[in-house]
Amino acid sequence: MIRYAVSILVLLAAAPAWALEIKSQIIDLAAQAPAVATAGARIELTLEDSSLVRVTAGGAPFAATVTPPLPHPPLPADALPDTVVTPGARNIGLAWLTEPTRRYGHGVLGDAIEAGGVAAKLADGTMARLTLPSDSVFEDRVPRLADLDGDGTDEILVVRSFLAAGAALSVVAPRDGALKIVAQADPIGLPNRWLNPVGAADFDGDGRTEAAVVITPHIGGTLQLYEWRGDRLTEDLSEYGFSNHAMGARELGLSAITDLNGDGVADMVLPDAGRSHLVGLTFAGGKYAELFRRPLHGRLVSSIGAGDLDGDGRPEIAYVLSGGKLIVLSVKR
Ligand SMILES: [Ca+2]
Ligand SMILES: [Ca+2]
Ligand SMILES: [Ca+2]
Ligand SMILES: [Ca+2]
Repeated sequence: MIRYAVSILVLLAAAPAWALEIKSQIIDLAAQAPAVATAGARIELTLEDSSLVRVTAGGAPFAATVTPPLPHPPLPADALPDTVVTPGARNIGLAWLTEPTRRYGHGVLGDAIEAGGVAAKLADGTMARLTLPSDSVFEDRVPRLADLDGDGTDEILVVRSFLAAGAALSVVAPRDGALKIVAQADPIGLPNRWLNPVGAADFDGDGRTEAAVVITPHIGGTLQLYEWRGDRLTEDLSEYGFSNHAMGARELGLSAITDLNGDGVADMVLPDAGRSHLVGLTFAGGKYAELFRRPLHGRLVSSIGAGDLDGDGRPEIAYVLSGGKLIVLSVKR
């Protein structure tokens, strides 16, 4: 009877009730046919050399094409050289980082040149700008557009680093013909301590949007959710043990937001603190839960993307490992 009970326990441990069933396909990018334009769902990933990988349905069951880096489009005058120019569809048409400066010698994003400002072309065609005081820089490459307060207009999420106190997530919005910092989290508290955003969504299902970041991704990071209240980003739920950036890399997109388990609440996919495993996780109902944890079996060399490629209502997750191996995970149930 005791032996019987023990074997039942082992079976339960091998297949936890919460585990999602996931199928994986490995695609050798070097063996892929030249690019064919296809309609339908796709996941786009960027590689370290700025090549674009497009993953689509078709093939067995997924296929990929690699497009070499496009010539850099002309950047607006005074843009940060490696800024992403983010397009928007609401009140902000384009946003980019500006005023390159060397006044913060941290250099975790590939060089020691950070941004001293941010600019946006608004939907009405006018320009709006913000210049930081000399106590801080935007230690970032990507102005991320999100409607954090649900009023139908986008805000810009960007990482501001104080020379004396390290990084803080900031919310920037158009106000009176300029861009203004309308809310900000507390900085980490020490210089040369950074954080990397994941993005914004209603991660706990309470009807309010949270912004998610990984604080100190290089030294063992905490996934922190923030809510916007007044002029503050206040700490909400958090969980230790993640990394969404490799020291010195330009790629900031080592994370994806998608509804993994089909409960209608946005979940996240992130590497663990050592970037040796990929973790699917949720904060639904205000409680952290792991939905899957899988070994990566290699070094991530692309962003992580998610989307429903085959139209079965559950997401695919894609990323590239060193050696040109594209992995496509399909969440089945
Ligand atoms: Ca808004
Ligand atoms: Ca929420
Ligand atoms: Ca979910
Ligand atoms: Ca799918």
